[in-house]
Amino acid sequence: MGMKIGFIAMSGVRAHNKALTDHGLTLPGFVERSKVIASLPSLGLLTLAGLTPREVDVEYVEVPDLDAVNGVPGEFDAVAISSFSAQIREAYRLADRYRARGTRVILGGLHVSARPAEAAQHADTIVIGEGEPAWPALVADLRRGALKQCYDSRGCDFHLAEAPMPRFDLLEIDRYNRLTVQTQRGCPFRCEFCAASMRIAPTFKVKPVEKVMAEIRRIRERWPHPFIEFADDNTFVNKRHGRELMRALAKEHVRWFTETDISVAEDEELLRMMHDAGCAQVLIGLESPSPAGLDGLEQKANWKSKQRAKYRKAIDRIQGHGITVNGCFILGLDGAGPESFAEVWDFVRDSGLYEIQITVQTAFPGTPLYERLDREGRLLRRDAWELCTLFDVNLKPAGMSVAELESGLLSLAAKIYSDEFTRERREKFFDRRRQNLRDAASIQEAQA
Ligand code: B12
Repeated sequence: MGMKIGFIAMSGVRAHNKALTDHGLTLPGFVERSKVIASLPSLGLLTLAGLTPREVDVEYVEVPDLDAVNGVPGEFDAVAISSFSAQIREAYRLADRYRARGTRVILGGLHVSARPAEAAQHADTIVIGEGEPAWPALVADLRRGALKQCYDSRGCDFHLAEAPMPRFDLLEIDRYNRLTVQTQRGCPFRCEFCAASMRIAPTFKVKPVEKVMAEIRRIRERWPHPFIEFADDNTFVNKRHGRELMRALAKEHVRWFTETDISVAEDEELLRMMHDAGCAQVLIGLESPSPAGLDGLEQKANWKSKQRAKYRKAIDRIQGHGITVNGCFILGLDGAGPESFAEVWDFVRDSGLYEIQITVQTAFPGTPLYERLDREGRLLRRDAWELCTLFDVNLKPAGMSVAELESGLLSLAAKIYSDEFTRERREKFFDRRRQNLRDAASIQEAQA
């Protein structure tokens, strides 16, 4: 009899703080962004499904709320459950339920890679690091009943040229307003707090452009004009790859969003190409508008600190090309005192930023920040993974109290996401864009 593997994503967004969920998360800006992104599928699991031999049956299941599930969501011989820290307790509870029924449980992903010993208590096998190098051998072992307890990909030299086609066909496509595609992994910078893919893929690597385009075409077979979110750490580090990607994307009629760093602003030609290729928005970690906030965040060369003076011009230049910037700020950084909320507010008001994300400094397991705060005795509770949401405070800030950070987040959110300020930002962006197009037209006229 054939074997069936269930790929189980604990989906949706999370926040633990009651005041925030009752009050803060109903603010228009928060709601807008969470609605948009909450329905993204797990690209990690779709990728592993794509690496699974065709003789094995596969199914993709999303579990937004485990309490709403009676028993288990489907019968399988084995399940692969993905993990972020915020939902790991739910993942463990579900894993325990499956194991009690004799279903083999495979755990992997960011949280499991950071805390393998903890995860192993709830799994038949765990995968540490990137999934692709481990998966084929794992499935072969599973099929012959010889699953090992751990598959460790660290140190494997996995190239994205060998990346499989994610199984987008497993999705009920109408349920999504965006889909993710990955064009690269890793980041050359070493920000102390970063908990993204670079923690399991420490070297910067790119996916060959023809592979990225094949994924986009596969999506377009079922959704002709999709909105794509690139699930990248930092898309435009390799400018040559970035340009090649833009040239190819320009032919595809897709709109997209990605995460990158402020240096894209230095390359006007790239910005033009990004606009022509359908770029709607770039998300950039500005982190803080103040020197004290930024100092020491990037640990290799204090890079972020050196960019601060360029922030305003860079935002203006990117947005002048018709690409909106989602500027991200971290509240409660070590160099930030109670005055920092007003500093962020002043900056965002004057900067013309179209979109803003504010989150609190969070110590994720596996980051240098977590290790340091643990040494300094500044974690509020160890292993309080449910607080790893970016909205809940899990550490003692250096320059303010926990209560000040929580109330600072809420009052700043109320101002930033108010209808009035949101409208003002939208108008500013479109005025600026029209101005730019007029300027360009009159230059052309003068030259003709
Ligand atoms: C897209 C995305 C989402 C999507 C989709 C999530 C999903 N179901 O996959 C949505 C919008 C739903 C989301 C929600 C949240 N997110 Co998010 N998200 C991302 C983003 C931008 C890309 C992730 C991605 O697709 N990577 C590409 C895939 C291919 O990588 P991967 O998932 O890690 O999978 C690989 C390996 O980990 C491994 N693997 C993964 N799962 C499994 C399972 C098994 C069995 C095996 C063997 C291997 C394996 O194999 C894969 C291939 O190598 C990252 C930021 C970034 N740039 O990375 C943040 C990020 C992952 N998110 C983060 C956070 C904090 C959240 C939220 C808590 C926010 C909130 N307050 O709600 C929630 C989590 C909710 C939840 N359900 O747990 C953090 C997580 C840090 C951490 N260690 O936990 C990140 C890193 C961003 C950050 N600021 O730090 N997110």
